[in-house]
Amino acid sequence: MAMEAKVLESLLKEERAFPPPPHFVEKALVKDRSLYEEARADREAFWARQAENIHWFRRWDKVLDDSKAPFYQWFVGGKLNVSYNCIDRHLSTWRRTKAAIIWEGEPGDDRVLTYQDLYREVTKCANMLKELGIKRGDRVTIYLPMIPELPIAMLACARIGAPHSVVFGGFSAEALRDRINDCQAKLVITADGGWRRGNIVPLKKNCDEALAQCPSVEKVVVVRRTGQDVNMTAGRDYWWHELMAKAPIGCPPEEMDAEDMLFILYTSGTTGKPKGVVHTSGGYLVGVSTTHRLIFDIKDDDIYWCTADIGWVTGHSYIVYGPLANGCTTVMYEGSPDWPERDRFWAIVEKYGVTILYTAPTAIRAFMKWGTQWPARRDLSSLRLLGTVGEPINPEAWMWYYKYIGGERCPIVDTWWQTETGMILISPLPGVTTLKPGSATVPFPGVEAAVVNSSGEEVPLGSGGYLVIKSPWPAMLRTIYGDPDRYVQQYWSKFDGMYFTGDGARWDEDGYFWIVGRVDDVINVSGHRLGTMEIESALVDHPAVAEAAVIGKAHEIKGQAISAFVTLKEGIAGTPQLAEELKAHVAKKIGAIARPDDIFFTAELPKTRSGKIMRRLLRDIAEGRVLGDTTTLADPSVVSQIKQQYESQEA
Ligand code: 7RM
Repeated sequence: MAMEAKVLESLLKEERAFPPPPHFVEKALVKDRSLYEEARADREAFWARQAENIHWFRRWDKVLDDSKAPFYQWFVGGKLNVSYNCIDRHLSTWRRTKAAIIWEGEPGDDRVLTYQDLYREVTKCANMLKELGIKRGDRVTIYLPMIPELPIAMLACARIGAPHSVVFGGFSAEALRDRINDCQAKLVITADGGWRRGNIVPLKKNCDEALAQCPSVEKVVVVRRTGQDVNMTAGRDYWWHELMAKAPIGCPPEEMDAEDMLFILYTSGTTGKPKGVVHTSGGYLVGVSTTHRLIFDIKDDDIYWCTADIGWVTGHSYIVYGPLANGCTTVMYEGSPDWPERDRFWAIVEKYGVTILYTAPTAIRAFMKWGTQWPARRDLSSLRLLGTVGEPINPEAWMWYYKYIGGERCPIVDTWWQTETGMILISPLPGVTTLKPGSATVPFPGVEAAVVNSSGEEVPLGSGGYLVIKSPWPAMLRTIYGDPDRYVQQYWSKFDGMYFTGDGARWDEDGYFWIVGRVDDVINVSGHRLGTMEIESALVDHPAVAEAAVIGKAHEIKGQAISAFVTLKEGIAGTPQLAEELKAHVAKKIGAIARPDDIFFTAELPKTRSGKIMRRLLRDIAEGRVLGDTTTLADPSVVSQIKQQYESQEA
């Protein structure tokens, strides 16, 4: 049997291809393959040349030091300050008065900060932090909604050399407590509350609950956002606006080493304990600014909007650090895409004339479910480039995004990367790469990715296996905070000398990468290893289906049977006939081997707060197990509802 030979089979064929449109190529920053060639000829020289775009107080002595691998070091001996690069550098140019951040609150209030405004706010905030006793090296936890004070606080930390740990505002008191304790934060910056679908998220209340068990925290700064009464503990809690009113403008940036820690960002592992992913200063800034500029083709007149929350890595790298280092105008929105109506994103695009939009497949699938009338009521003609990140995008969602949002004129950059990688590693360059819907296409110049079998050997083009990165890249994580063994074990032990991503992928005859999702989610049917993504794509291809999650369920004969959890488009009922029709549809699109054994209709799928489907919990339901960790779910009640429905449909 070909059990071991094939790590992953791939059956779905995607034939559509979209070369860069001539009108786009004409003005693109990158129009030909010379960057790829330059990087292939000498990877380190390529990154060193990109590093010239950053302001260094002292130039590096060595581009890459691999003597302590896998504890790689980049731009060794280089000195810089990330906040100086994101702000001060632009003040001596015309960009001093350019909008740095265009912010919109959920209730409809807005604020525009120029680079000069940002300088004022960030240096005041840095002085406030110093006044509160924060010194270089101290950790600061930031638990804020999507308001300008969030990037201001991050940049102020970077200015004085205090690593920040941003905890997503949707996380609970317990999650916040564990993250504060893991990094032993001295200070927490929070708000009274944040707006979400017209309701107040009680951030200060959660914070008080967490702090009952966080002995390291000495002081708390509270931003007033929602205005309700909150408890203020004397001697510990201070209002942001009161301290800021007293803080002077102007604060010299600390000279940081290229390898000094910039931030910690927690990401959930397979075990309960979150991992504190550590990113440093020099390589990170080179990596995120280069990828941001070239992948999003950033020009000075662009209005760029990444819809992620800054609590995730996408927000760190592609709302804050990458865009501001490039002197770009970055849009920030506080709230939900369906508030007050389902056209909110399109209203924002229209209002500010957004030119580049970067969002997630989960959002696109929600927009598809809501229908085309919402984008149709707004003027989206300012858009010239679209991006996606976070999950594999199924070709139908890609085509919908291309047609109804991009008006068939905007290239789509499908960008593959991770919290750990810090920067995008696999993505098209929109003026060069021919797009194939559903593929993140090819590694960025200076990045070496491959698909390997379980022995670490590259599989032939046209086959699937494990996605690995073969050599270090500048924005890579440096360690897991406080747990270097876990860093080595998790990422560098499965394959000798290569970074293991945990993702499965296939590369096609043209060398394009098709990410199929986490390897833990792969299904094994009679010795055929199938990615869940392809079966889900085939389901979503059916006109009745809005979203699908597919899992393998233990089966005596086949090893695993395929169960599909399906949400339908609005107004469509889940009948037994439709279930049969969907099974037949998958069999026709992919082959009989992929035909689902069971289809369950459900109103919602369990998702993490960043929108990734949690198939592990669906497996627990299908196999009748006690549910595993549900603390990272966006809405924990969804799983118990699915469990009940599942058990009643089973019966
Ligand atoms: C940026 C981010 C990382 C995981 C990663 C993949 C999945 C992300 C894509 C994707 C297919 C993409 N960081 N993933 N981007 N899969 N195509 N373009 O999401 O740490 O939160 O998640 O997300 O499985 O390993 S993350």
